[in-house]
Order: sequence, then structure tokens, then C-alpha cells
Amino acid sequence: TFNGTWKVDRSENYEKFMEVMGINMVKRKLASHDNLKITLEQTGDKFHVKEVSTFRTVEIDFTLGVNFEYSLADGTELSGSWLMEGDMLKGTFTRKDNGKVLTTTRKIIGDELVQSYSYEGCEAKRIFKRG
Ligand code: MYR
Repeated sequence: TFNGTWKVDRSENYEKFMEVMGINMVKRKLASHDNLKITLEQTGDKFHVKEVSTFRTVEIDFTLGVNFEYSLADGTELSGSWLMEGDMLKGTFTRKDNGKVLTTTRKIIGDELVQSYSYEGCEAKRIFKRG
């Protein structure tokens, strides 16, 4: 189950990923220490997500397979949806500013939540621990 609160523990290739996303260096430096914490609450095919970081606190509701809008901390707007594939969440989101697609997955590996990101051939991961 994904339910619970997850605190980012470490990231892989995340600064490079942000660079490919077009985020400037100052923001990348800040974002690499964003203390991201997400709380996931699944009820059937509905999710409630609370995202807390040094940048902001936002709450998001989505239903699996249903498109919704989401803005990154820098204001970049995305539109897309999550699907459950086995016990993995797979998200496909399109940037509104350039039409390019960002895909992401969430899976539980051992006692960690691993979120992968892919955009324009660049891959990154952020690994969360229960907290
Ligand atoms: C959620 O389930 O947390 C809300 C929807 C998340 C959409 C996809 C998030 C992609 C984040 C990419 C971060 C890269 C920053 C350059």
C-alpha cells in the first residue's frame, strides 16, 4: 500500500533531470534540498495527496485514469493522469507550455517508495522513507 507519509531520503540524477526540464541553476540548487514530504491516501481508485516542501504545501485529488491538472513548484503546468499497473503507479503528464511528455512511476521497494521520472530521454529517481 502507498498509504502514509513519505519523506525524501535521496535522489538520483535529479539535478540533471531538472536541468533538462529547463529549471535554472539557482532553483535547482534549492530544489535539491526541498525536504519533500508526500502523504498518500488511497480509497478505491481515488487518491488524496498532500505535498509539503520548502517551496509550498499543496493538496491534490485524483482518480486513477482521469486527467487532472498539476503545477510544478516553478509554475510549469502539467495535465495528465495516473494508472495502476500491478502494484505500480504509472503517470503520464503533458507540459502545457511545450506539449512534451513527462512520465513517472511510484512503486514500493522494500520499505521505500521509489518515484522515477522520465522526460526527453532523461531519467531520475527520488527515494522516500516512511516518516
Ligand atoms: C501527485 O500524485 O503527487 C500529483 C501529480 C504528480 C504529477 C507528476 C509529477 C512530476 C514531478 C516532476 C518533478 C520534476 C521537477 C523538474
